[in-house]
Amino acid sequence: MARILLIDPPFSAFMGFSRWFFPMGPAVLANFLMGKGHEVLVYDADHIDSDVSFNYSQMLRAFEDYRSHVNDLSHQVYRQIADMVKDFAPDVVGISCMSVKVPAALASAETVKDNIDVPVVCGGPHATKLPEHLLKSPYVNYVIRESGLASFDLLVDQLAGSESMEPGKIPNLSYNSDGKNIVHNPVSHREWESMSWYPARGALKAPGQYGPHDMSMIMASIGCPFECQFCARTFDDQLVHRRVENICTEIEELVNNHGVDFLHFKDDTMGTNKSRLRDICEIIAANDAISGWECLTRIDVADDEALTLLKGSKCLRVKVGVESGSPAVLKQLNKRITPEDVIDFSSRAKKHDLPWSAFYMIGLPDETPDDILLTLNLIEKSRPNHVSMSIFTPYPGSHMYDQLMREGRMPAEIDWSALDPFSLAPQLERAIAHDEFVNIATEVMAFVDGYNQDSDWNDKA
Ligand code: B12
Ligand code: SF4
Repeated sequence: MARILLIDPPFSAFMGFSRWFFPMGPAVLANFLMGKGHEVLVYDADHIDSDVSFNYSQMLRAFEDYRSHVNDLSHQVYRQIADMVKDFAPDVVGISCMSVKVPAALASAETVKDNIDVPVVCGGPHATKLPEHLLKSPYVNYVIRESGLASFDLLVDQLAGSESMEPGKIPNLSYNSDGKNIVHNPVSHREWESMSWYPARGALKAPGQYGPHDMSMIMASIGCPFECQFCARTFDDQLVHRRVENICTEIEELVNNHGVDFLHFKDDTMGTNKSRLRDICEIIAANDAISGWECLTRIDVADDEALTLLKGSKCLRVKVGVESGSPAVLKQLNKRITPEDVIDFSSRAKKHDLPWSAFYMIGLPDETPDDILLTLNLIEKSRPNHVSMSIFTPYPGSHMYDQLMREGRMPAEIDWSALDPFSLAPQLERAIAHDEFVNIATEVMAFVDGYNQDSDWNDKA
């Protein structure tokens, strides 16, 4: 039996607010490893006690705080990680890494190594797509690509158990074989395909207290059959549906053990399979303790039949990606919707009395100021109940990241602390000059803040 510490690195904590929910990936891995007899603790460094929340204009300013603190190893968040490492004394440390958290993941790895001499393994979306990047750090020993359920247990057996080290035998593993050459072992989908993943909420520990809202995040599937060009695909084109009975058990656990009465489904796109959607809606409708729920979907997936199912099962709101009001930009993104579809969806959502939030982006590489005006016009015309706005960021794993790299429109040495949806630091070469873009982005965020202020949308994520 090994002691395994899984760390979800800090991010929002540097800006003084708490990240919503809990880290699902590490919690799922914890459940898996505990099932193999290991002792596992998930340290969620981004969950702090704070009631602070920012609107978009404030986020743009707060982001500079993040940038100025994220590499400061004497910051309180890293000292807390150090304390956790010393207290728990793990045999192996795993660090989850999405691209926006790269600087904090690497600083967390350094903090670990400063305090205990144990192997550090990285996984998650960034680790999957750019393992070499993380393995360049002297503080990262191994990367597991794609699902940790494929082989983290096998690696732990070798690292902390009696088995001799034969990294070549571990699927999904990337490692430095001789100080110079990085080896990427082939991928296996061993446990992943069993569709039985389950998060161990009991293994979570954070600087802050968790409440029912934090625990209420749940997933019925992972992956998406669509191919939007900006979207990062950790598991390539896999779409994995979880067993319905497994979801049902988790909902009961949420109600009985965590006081949850509102569910936040975080599937990439809910409802791509209508009969599964019907099953899930039936489970929720039958559970008297659940007063409402929400999910993310697409305006073309949420047809009238789906909206009827959602509305009939206490779904209180949906979130959909619109991205842009410009037909040219939508085409470039391969979003497969038009502004007219958005207006049609708006009237259908109204007919079904289902409030909706629209995700939009500005700052796409070839976007012009006129395209951005079209976006603002579409918001006014379609009148969603809430607008979520972000600055386009090319994430590894997306087609657009590959394309921008090919075209030399991203710096050869990427500043990962600048690659974020709220960063006004230069990230890529846009059609709009950087200074002009900063002014436009500031105005657009102020417009969206004003729009949302007039809405009765009450949401934390
Ligand atoms: C839910 C979700 C959120 C929630 C997160 C809530 C929370 N507390 O975790 C919210 C809405 C807050 C969110 C925000 C953002 N998100 Co998000 N999110 C997701 C989503 C839909 C599901 C994540 C999840 O839980 N998956 C289920 C678990 C089981 O999978 P997993 O986390 O990947 O973990 C598995 C493996 O990666 C691996 N693994 C993970 N960690 C580790 C660690 C080790 C040691 C090992 C060995 C393996 C391993 O094994 C796990 C088990 O199989 C994913 C898309 C997706 N399908 O995964 C996007 C995704 C992770 N998000 C993404 C992005 C970009 C963002 C934002 C930047 C978006 C924005 N515009 O602001 C922010 C960043 C927030 C922040 N700073 O932390 C990208 C990341 C791309 C990248 N290259 O990093 C994704 C992949 C979406 C996409 N397709 O582009 N997100
Ligand atoms: S943006 Fe949404 S619909 Fe498009 S590929 Fe990603 S998850 Fe699917």
